[in-house]
Amino acid sequence: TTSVMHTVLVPVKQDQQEIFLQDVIRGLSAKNKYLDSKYFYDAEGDRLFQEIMRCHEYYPTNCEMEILQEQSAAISQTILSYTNRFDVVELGAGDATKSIHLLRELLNTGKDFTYYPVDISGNVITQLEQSLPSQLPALKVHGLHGEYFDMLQEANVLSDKNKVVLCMGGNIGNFTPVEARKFARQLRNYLQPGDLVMIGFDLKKHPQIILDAYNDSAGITKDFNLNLLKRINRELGGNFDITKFDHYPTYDPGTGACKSYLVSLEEQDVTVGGQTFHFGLHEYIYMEISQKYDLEATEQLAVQSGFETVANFFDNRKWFADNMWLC
Ligand code: AVJ
Repeated sequence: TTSVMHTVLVPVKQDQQEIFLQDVIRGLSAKNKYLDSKYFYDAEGDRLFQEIMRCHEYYPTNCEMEILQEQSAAISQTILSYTNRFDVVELGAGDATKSIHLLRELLNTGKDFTYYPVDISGNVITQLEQSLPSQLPALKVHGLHGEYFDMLQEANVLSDKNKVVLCMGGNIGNFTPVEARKFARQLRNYLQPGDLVMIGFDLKKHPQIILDAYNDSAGITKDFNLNLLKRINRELGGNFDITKFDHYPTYDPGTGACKSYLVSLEEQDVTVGGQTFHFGLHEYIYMEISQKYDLEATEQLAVQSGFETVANFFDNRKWFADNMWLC
């Protein structure tokens, strides 16, 4: 029993820090250095991402907001045409400022459903459970704090209705196409025939528009990338000098891969967790992919993961798509 007690008592926070350290060491030891963009989002990273969403160059948030503001009635009708017994699960709910438009429409249809916002941040869930009742008093809210698939499993235990899974924000863009397929297949495995998924994709467009979105003139996206180095300094005792790195975003209009790098401005050594990493002049750290899709690619992804596309919703410029998939 002592070993069981030990397992239970290990602080989660420390586990997470150890995994963070291991991931950083693995990435900086690689021949082509990389860091995982999922680590961007500490408190300061969250704040910087909020600021990015307010930059005029960063279009995806406004595009998807337009879709939800203008087309929630149509989205709601589409959902009701496939199921009349459902609950709504939102993966990465954030502050729900987009989904609230759809939730309002769904309430207006008179259907009885529960909204299960899922987020890895406990703060986000607590805030939502406090703020949503004043905005939509009739809405039943049950927050789920944890990993997407664990919480989807939890929602399946709590509810025997069809699931309408919202996967918005274009977060799937942070996966390579191969990883995205793995994610979509896994998602399909947690769902049943008759369930629906609404998933957001940033679409291919003029390359300059995409590059500008990841290289805003105020330098917020640069700070957002550099913040991960600062986080490594803060949490893992690193000694990155962030003035010695430059932000370099790229976009390949062929593959749709938008990749961000930090480039070392001089030959230098950096220490993290007692290990020293050498940077040559102009050596890079690959920081993030923000994959752009065309409809052929999203359709292929749907089919290869066991979904059928039943509707696509676009903003007026067709820069972003929310696709409705049926299991
Ligand atoms: C949160 C993944 C949708 O890739 O556009 C914004 C993150 N990175 N600017 C994106 C991000 C740099 C964003 N997603």
